[in-house]
Amino acid sequence: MPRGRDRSEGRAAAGRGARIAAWLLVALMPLATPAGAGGDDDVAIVAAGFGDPTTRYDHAILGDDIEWGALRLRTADGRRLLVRLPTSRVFEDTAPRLADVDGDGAAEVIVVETDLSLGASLAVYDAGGLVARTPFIGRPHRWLAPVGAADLDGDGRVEIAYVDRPHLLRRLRVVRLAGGRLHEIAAIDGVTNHRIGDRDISGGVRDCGTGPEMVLLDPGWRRILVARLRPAGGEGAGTSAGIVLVDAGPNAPGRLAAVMACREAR
Ligand SMILES: [Ca+2]
Ligand SMILES: [Ca+2]
Repeated sequence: MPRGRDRSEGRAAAGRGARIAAWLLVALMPLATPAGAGGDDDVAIVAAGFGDPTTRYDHAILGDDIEWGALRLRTADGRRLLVRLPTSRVFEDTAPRLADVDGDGAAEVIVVETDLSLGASLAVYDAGGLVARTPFIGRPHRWLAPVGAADLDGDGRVEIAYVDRPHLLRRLRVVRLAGGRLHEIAAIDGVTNHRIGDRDISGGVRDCGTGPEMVLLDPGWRRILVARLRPAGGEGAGTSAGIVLVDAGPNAPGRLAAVMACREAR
């Protein structure tokens, strides 16, 4: 799954023009709106994209002032669904990420949903609508950048990682869906995965054969950092999970891609 997410982000790198073109194609297809919030539809999402480009949020953290007012979903049983946000919100994101967040074998969608007054949140949607969302950061022009979703500590449950305010707070947060809520289980400061104006989110989740790891950068964008989530109760972990950060060398040209592909030379 981590590799799939990498490819998804690679496609996102094709640029917003391409995504707008894709949206125009999708717009020709019949759509239905999910029946309200609830997130209790366990049919897999097999494709997702943003729609309704809008300039109603003056942030431009991803390089232009175009964000998205709608999320389009296609389900395994052939439905095409539309989640349209109120005008006080946008999807402030590169592309939706498909991931099985609750471990039932069917993918949900992870997105960055921003309130124009309260800033960003991390949200999970399925065919039934909103499944869960982290609290909005609390101020406009405050953003977060997803890292990825995987069973990061090997306990069989999926975690979602993101960098809270990658230009300010620079805090890696790991959350897990339980009881209809996203609970934070670990966090560590001093990392980032985005520079203001970049169209893409850098790094992500990799698995080099010893379990998923999060690939990030130091705040100065000079060092590559690899983060692992320790199992709760493991050695040195106390009663809660913790994050171990390892320096993976300089952020020289091409090295971030090499580290993501497990090809880094120390
Ligand atoms: Ca699922
Ligand atoms: Ca886990």
